[in-house]
Amino acid sequence: MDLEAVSKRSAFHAKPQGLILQYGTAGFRTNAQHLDHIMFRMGLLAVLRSKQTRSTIGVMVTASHNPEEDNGVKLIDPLGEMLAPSWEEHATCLASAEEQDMPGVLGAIMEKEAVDPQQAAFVVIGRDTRPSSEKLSQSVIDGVTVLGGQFHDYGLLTTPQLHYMVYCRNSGGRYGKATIEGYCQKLSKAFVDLTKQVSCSGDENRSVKVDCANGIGALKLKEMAHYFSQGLSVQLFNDGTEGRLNHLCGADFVKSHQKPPQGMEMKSDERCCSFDGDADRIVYYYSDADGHFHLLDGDKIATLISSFLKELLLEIGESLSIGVVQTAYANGSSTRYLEEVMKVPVYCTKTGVKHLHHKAQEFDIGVYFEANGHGTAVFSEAVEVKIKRLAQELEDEKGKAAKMLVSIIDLFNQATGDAISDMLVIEAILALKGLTVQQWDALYVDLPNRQLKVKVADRRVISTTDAERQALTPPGLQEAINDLVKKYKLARAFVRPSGTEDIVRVYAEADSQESADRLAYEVSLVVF
Ligand code: NG1
Ligand code: ZN
Repeated sequence: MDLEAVSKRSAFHAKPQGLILQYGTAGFRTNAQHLDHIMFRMGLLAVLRSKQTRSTIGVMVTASHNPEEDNGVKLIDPLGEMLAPSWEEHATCLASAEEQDMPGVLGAIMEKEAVDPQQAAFVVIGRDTRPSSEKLSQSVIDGVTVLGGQFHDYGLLTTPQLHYMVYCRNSGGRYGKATIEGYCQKLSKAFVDLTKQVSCSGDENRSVKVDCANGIGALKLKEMAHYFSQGLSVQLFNDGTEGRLNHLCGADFVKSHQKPPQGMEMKSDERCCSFDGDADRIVYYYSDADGHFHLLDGDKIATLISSFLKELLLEIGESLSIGVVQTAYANGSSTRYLEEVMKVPVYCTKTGVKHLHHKAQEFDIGVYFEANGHGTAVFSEAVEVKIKRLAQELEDEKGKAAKMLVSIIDLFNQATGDAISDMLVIEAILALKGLTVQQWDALYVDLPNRQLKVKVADRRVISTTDAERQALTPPGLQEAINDLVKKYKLARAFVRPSGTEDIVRVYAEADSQESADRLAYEVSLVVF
């Protein structure tokens, strides 16, 4: 490895003096103009990680739900997971290094992680539809090649599709074929097999309206729709032909404003959903006959999925452990419903899918969703093998349930939350159970809640514990929050520094919208 050559090449991707960025909850994210050096350096780092793990590593160029002028990058680890925390630190170090220090920082990472310079490296790259993404992904490739790494550029992909590709390439074909056709075929075959089981009395003309946030989800759904067109008709809105990415639309907009996106033609009681800009989040909604907007967020999705999986297991007669993983942002009603009505154990982790994903892997079947609609289900290898065997052996209703479970396992993107895959899972479950979106919504009633963003001088003065539900510092903050919460019924509130924006987030819920709003506001005053 020629670190001298790296230095020379790095000069073409110079870091703006004094610019320090941190590898946060979802990698690096900021205005696209400041990211060229980061992309080059993440190309370098992906080569080192690939050498160390002797596996294919992914680099995704996207800023998800951020405005169009932003961009970002994150690395994907061998099993399609988020980058390991110790390497996040290396990423931050490398991104912050001044030009002259680059060889030294690279050398230090190699030494610390015992990277064998002779080992081959392979990196796969994907990007979203932002105007800046193509050029930035070229800078990633520049970083990969200057260190002698091999690469495959998938071009335009959703974030979860790149996670899927990485997982496929490192699982020796067990998980699927690492091509777009492989992805489309695996998911659509599973979807068609599942929905074949829908009884004839069900709604045979199933259709769903999808707000694609003017992002990559539109392209990829168009590419895929003909594979499953018989089972489901998908109508696309905000497909990128007119509006700006994530502008007044998309899953993040719908969830945080609790209202429909612009550009969607909603008729009353129609089932609609929104993807975010890189299609890893999804939320559902409908408008009732009185014009009231109803949101079915990640918590409702987790409930639908886990109850369906539990029913299948019951039918098959297998007692496997199912766990649901949420964050502090999960609506209190969802947690109560899962624990008390469904009798499913619920766990709370810190915000950020990597935390949820790892917790979910502790169960035979783990279902995890952030309230904002990012999530999936993961199945242990032993469970997959067992269910496949049972699907062959069992007959009648038990056999049918086992076959359905095999298909639904294939329909999930187990590497990460995936709006396309999740949408197909939800559509299949609703069809199989003969549920309308209103019946699904009626499983439980959300507690009124409010989220606020507070700008503070230094958000790092707030530290938290108990999966971010309690503030440790500054002193007195938690006591002040406790005193405010006591004034309201069914109330809960917490604060935490955001990992993706320079703000502190305040969350409150209570028995009425007015109380939730007031509590959130009062908490924001004690934070400020
Ligand atoms: P931060 O900014 O750390 O709250 C946000 C979301 C996370 C996650 C990340 C990555 C909320 C409250 N937070 O994190 O759930 O999705 O962005 O995109 O929605
Ligand atoms: Zn996203």
